[in-house]
Amino acid sequence: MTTLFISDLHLSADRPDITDCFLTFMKEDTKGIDALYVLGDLFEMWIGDDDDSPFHQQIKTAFRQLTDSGIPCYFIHGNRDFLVGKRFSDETGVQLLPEHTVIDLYGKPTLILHGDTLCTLDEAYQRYRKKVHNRFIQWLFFRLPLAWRQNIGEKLRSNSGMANQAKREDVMDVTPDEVVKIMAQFGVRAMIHGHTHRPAIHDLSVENQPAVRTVLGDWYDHGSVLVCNPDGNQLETRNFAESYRT
Ligand code: OKV
Ligand code: MN
Repeated sequence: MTTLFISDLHLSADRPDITDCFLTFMKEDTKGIDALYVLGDLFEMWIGDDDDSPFHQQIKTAFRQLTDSGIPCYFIHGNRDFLVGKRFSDETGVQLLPEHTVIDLYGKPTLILHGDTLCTLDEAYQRYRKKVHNRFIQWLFFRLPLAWRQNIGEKLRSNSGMANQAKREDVMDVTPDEVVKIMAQFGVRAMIHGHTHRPAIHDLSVENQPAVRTVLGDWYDHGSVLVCNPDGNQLETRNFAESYRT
């Protein structure tokens, strides 16, 4: 009995080391598991499900093989891949979950989320988030041809203002009071999220009861996996292939 959680892989065609590690993980680590949860930022960028590059097809095939083998796979949007949609879900069999979802993790109600919404001190990011999550703005964005959307994505990513936001995203942590507030709101004593790239298992107190917040790691220089079973949870790493090491 095992459930796996990953996030913040930031997969892109320019990082074959990460892609390889992920594809190996999908083959080796998922054998016989109960479920795989991807808690956002699977992709470095996502400007629509119609971006059907060989790279994206390779990733989608890995999910399709997993779900076809009968293993349920779930996805929560990150701040980079929030446009992953129904077509991706239909092609891969991966089920899209709401941004806050409470699951029963071996008897323990556990709130899972990407984690960017917990970083309330980053006001510039939260303003940007509100805009790009707006349904009408997304409707307009999707009316643009794929090549234009790709261009806008590249521009936003190289633009100095957004680059600063991307940097701050790395240095800014969650707001502790917000964590407690959200856990109380959802009535849970366990939370799992990614986004901050600071893997750890934190003990805290929510409404005078012991609680645990687990933070997933990123895949920048090695893979990172949360392995859960009825006896407990463990953060583990996976090495990139020898051939990529310097
Ligand atoms: C994702 C981030 C780029 C951070 C744009 C409307 C608008 C969606 C979009 C374009 C960008 C996602 C979809 C990307 C995340 C960046 C730069 C920094 C901090 C519009 C709806 F406004 F242009 F109409 N986007 N892409 N960043 O390239 O994947 O999260 S992205
Ligand atoms: Mn993120």
